[in-house]
Amino acid sequence: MPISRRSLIRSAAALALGRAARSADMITLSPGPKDVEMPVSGFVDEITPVGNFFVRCHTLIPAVNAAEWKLELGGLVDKPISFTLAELKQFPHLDLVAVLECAGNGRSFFQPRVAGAQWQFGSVGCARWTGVRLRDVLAKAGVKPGVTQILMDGADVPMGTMPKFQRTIEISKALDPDTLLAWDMNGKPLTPDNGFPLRVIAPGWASDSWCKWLTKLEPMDHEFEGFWMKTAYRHPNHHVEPGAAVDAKDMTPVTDLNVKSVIAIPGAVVRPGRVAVIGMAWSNASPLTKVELSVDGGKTWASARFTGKGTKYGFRKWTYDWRVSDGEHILISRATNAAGQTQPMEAEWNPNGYLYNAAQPRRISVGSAAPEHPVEQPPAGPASYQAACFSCHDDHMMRMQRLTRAQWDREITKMTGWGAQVKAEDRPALLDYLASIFKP
Ligand SMILES: Nc1nc2c(c(=O)[nH]1)N[C@H]1C(S)=C(S)[C@@H](COP(=O)(O)O)O[C@H]1N2
Ligand SMILES: [Mo]
Repeated sequence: MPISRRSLIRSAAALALGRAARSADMITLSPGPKDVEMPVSGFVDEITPVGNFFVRCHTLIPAVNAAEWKLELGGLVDKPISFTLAELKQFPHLDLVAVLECAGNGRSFFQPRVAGAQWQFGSVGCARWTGVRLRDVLAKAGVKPGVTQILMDGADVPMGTMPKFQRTIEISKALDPDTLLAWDMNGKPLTPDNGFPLRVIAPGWASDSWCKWLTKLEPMDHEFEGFWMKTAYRHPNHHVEPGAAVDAKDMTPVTDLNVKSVIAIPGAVVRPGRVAVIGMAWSNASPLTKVELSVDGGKTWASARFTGKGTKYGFRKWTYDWRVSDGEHILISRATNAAGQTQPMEAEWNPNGYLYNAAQPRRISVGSAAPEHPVEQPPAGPASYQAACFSCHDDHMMRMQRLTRAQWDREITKMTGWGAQVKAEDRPALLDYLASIFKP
């Protein structure tokens, strides 16, 4: 059973020492645009407290004035219409518990490494969302025949010349009775971080379809041509050898989440005796059927026990009674759903690093202290580094990525396309710096 040393070190580094997560423990990948994830110790609440909920933004968080805010519904409809929040609240209300997971969650574990925010375990959470059915709202305007997609747009303003975060959702998903427009999260209005005043809830699907700060819906008869639909959030429709390029025609939009589980407790060190191993599992629209645990690095597996009732799209907590005396142990959890999907030992590598769901080994030792992993400070970069990169984000974005020279070269091309100012004569030094300091 192959377990790379690297994935073990990374798992250990991601661990808090077995106490429940507080919002103060959140892991900041980037302060602005805000990218923050939950530590593994947070996977003990079937409903994630808002303070422990991950945040992923491509832009700065828009300050929406609720009194002036409106949802516009135009495009291929019989009667274009707009709604205030009060008007939306006239539709029948619904409460739905559902997992929100970034398609890039777990990206940092892919080998070879891929560009993008280097999420570990925690760009996922589960909340109780309150809102109205998207299909009820669409029906009010009358969707014309031939509509295949609904374009979603939010109040966020892109940085530089980065394309606006606009995506389409298939009409079948838009009309699903579980697809909502929500204003409340865990019984309180959405925070600005999580999409105030209104966001799309697309349960069972990755969160790139859960548009935040929603301002516009537009039924269309084709898939949107913009960057976030045609280039980003696509993954291969066939197996890809790790590191290989994929033909654009074989890349299809990300939709369903993968079945997945995470061990929350214990932390890296335990006392000998009986240890309650506790964790969380989730799936897509197919319900979970079991979680298994291995305490010997994957040689043998035993069933964990679900605690709590679970919900169709929610987190489901599980526990396993472990007796341990001494030594080092490798624990692995593995979830399975009713469709027969099981977490693999190796995730399917793909060029954008989406939908990582390998069963992750966790090293636990009895008695001794966990190793420290100090964060290294990179040497200062050339002037062009500050000038070009820091106008949209700070150095967290580069520090978390460990890319090859060819990958950094592509990133510079992408970013200059989005408005980063790099003079031709500065480019070689910038590339040298990125490739030598932030290398795999
Ligand atoms: N308008 C808008 N909606 C958005 C995004 C965005 O940048 N702009 N990011 C998406 C992505 S990639 C994720 S992972 C989720 C994050 O939701 P959260 O911040 O509430 O956890 O929002 C999605 N909705
Ligand atoms: Mo995401």
